[in-house]
Amino acid sequence: MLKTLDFKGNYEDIAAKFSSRKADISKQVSEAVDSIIDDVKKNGDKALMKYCRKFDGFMIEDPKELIVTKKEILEGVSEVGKDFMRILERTKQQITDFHKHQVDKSWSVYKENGVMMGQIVRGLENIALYVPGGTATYPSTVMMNAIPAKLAGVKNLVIITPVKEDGKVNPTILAAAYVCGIETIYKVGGAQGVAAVAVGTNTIPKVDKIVGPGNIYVATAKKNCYGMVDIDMVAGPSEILIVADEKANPKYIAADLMSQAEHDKLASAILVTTCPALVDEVNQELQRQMAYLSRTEIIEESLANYGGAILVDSIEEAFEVSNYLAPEHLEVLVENPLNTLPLIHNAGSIFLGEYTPEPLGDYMSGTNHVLPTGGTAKFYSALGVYDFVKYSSYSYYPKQVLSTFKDDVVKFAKLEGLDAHANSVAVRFEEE
Ligand code: HSO
Ligand code: ZN
Repeated sequence: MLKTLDFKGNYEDIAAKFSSRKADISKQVSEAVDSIIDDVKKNGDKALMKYCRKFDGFMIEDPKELIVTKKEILEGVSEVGKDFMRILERTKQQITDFHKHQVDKSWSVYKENGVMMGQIVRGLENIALYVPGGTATYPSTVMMNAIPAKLAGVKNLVIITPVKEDGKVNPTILAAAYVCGIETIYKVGGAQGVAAVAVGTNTIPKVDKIVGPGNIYVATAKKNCYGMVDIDMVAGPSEILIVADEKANPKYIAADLMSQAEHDKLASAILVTTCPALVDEVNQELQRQMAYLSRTEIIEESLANYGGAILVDSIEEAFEVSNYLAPEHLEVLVENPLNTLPLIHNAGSIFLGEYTPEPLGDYMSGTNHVLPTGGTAKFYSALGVYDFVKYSSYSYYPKQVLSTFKDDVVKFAKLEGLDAHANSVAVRFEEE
């Protein structure tokens, strides 16, 4: 059941609840993580082998066993079967078709006076993608990270992932890695996995950036290693906000709300509508469809805690609410959905019309599913090619052009009290 939320009287409370759904990093967790990082720094592979045994129950005799072999990858490919490989290839094509437009070009300008300047774009060289073990192991997430990284020109893209006692990596992950052209996978997860790629060991080289989701230990390790390496944003629980008018289909609304509610007990699913009767119809549909779904306990809990319906007087007001909450996923189920784009200011990813359900975007529409959550779509963007590049600017000035700037730069530097700066320019024009 969706409870009706009175947004008008309570918008700050509703927004605060919406954005507070992340687990707080406790001092205890942070300290435990720091001691693991220190251990990996000091003892390298030895520490990794110890933690593999302790946390994953996987016994290794030699650090080389931390590396997934080519044979294991190929076994994963044959295990998932031809049809799933076809789906992965199709997904790759779709994600590539969207993300290739994000590839930024280097540029340069030449002025008539001989000055030249520009900006070079280069892919980061070394990236580690964290892939969680357990139930939240999503091959789709491997693709959402790997494909933009490859398009950016990343040279070395590796996966780190925890394994169970049998030492095996989930075959769907191996298959997704194969399709994305990732050849290096390390059997190391948790804070120790993050530490390994942040500092480097004999077996595992240090990287420049760590991306990908993980539990609280992984998220804390990424945060605590930030500075030694770059990291991506720490994504919170999933959320969906649906803006619907009186013509929207309650069956689809209920289905789509539950698609995100099933991710996590902390997930949020909110309907914003101009039509009170629609809320009743959606509630009936929730009941009806719940009867044949399996993750109902999670769905019921997330809907009860973080779900709801907000009634508004107009579609314009619906988007004001949506902009205020800045949802990860925004579905627009109104007449002429394309016309509403100018009204949308804050949303991670926008799904327009009744045949663009959010789960299409989780897998195969082509857009990225790594998105800002908890209201951070006000200032963060979807993961993209731009997260895997860096920019270097350059300039070239001939002597005669520098001479026209000499006096002003000297004065500017003196104003800042930096006479060595002033001198650097002035010496170039001293008479020999
Ligand atoms: N909806 C999730 C991504 C995902 N869904 C992966 C299914 N698999 C991100 O919010
Ligand atoms: Zn999803």
